[in-house]
Amino acid sequence: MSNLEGKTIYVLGADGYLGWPLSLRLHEMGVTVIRMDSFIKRSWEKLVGASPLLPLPERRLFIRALDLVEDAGNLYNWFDHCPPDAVVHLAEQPSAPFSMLDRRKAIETQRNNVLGTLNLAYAVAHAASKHGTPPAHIVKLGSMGEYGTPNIPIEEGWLDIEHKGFKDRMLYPKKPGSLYHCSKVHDSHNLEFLCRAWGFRVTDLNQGVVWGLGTKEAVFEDDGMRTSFHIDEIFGTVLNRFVCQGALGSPLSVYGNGGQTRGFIHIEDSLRCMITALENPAAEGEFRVANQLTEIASVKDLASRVSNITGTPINYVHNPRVEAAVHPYRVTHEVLPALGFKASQLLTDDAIADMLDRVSARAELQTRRDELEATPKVLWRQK
Ligand code: USQ
Repeated sequence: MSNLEGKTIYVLGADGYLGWPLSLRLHEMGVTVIRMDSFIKRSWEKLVGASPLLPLPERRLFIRALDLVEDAGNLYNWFDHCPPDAVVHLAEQPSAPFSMLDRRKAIETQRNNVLGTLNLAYAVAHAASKHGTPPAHIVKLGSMGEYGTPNIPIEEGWLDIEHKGFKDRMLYPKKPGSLYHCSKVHDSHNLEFLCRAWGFRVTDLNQGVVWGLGTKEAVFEDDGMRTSFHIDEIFGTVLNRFVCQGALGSPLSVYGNGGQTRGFIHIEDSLRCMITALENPAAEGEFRVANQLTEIASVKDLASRVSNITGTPINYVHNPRVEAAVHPYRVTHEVLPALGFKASQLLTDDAIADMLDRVSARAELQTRRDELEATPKVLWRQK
């Protein structure tokens, strides 16, 4: 039995790819789950002409509409009446390409992410003072892309440094890979400061690239329960795109030479990591960082694996992003395993084949061929 039973946990961003299944899982575990979302991602999708592969139902009956940036006062009211034990903060603009589209989208990304996180922080502080309790544990989704690809091993949030004869433990220096990733870095710095200043309890989960169709509660084939599965250039992640390209027999769109290497994690394990963090809250004043990934692969490796199964060719296209093609990628990820997390779903050929079967069974995939074969349009460099 989980120690979360009977606790009150807010899931902010509960309409999203991770938020929806997480909220279902927590509910099944006996948690009082309060789901909130501004539903703005659905508007962003319309703005850029993107849509999930399969339609999603309207979820306003199950999720409270709350905009963290515009309507923070409402969150104060909720916390007054229903004090949180923990808040999982997933209510962020999640796409690097979206943030690089133009000035407005860059500002929208940073406004939504940085200001929303600050509003949440103030609401948590207000609730703690009103109820005379320690601050609620904030579990915040960060990104492995905050670190970028430095030439030194990537530690778990902190770096012990010695400089000119002095020693300190500092936040690991960040080299974010997009204005979206920059927004996450800003959040991390703000929250780390509030741990020192206000005794906040924060777990910052630096997550790798997530893949997968859904979870046992949010089943891909279930029209009412599925989560948002994107394959477009803006919101789709790389393996999910390759699988759909492979299923259609369309060339796999490797950006550059595919040497760029990333951490990966299945959506089921992403949920398990967040639950592990919730079950083992950070202490008062602790800014705990965990690198949330289960395996490491290059983009070229991923494409080869899908290509070997499907026989689809790989198309090495001009990389629209600014990212290193050759780089070391030695990442420490010990915090979550030390708390009991074990990976349940690795990137095996069987897992890829299962995804291929399930997406191939959907007629909707046929309508996405042009999109999956298009040259990438979002360029990192200014023209
Ligand atoms: N890539 C291709 N071909 C494609 C799409 C992507 O080669 O068709 C490459 C990209 O150049 C990049 C890598 O695949 O090197 C990953 O790209 P992605 O679009 O799957 O993921 P990314 O933009 O990095 O962002 C995703 C999530 C984001 C999360 C991040 C974790 O959208 O929310 O923070 O993964 S990480 O990549 O570790 O920063």
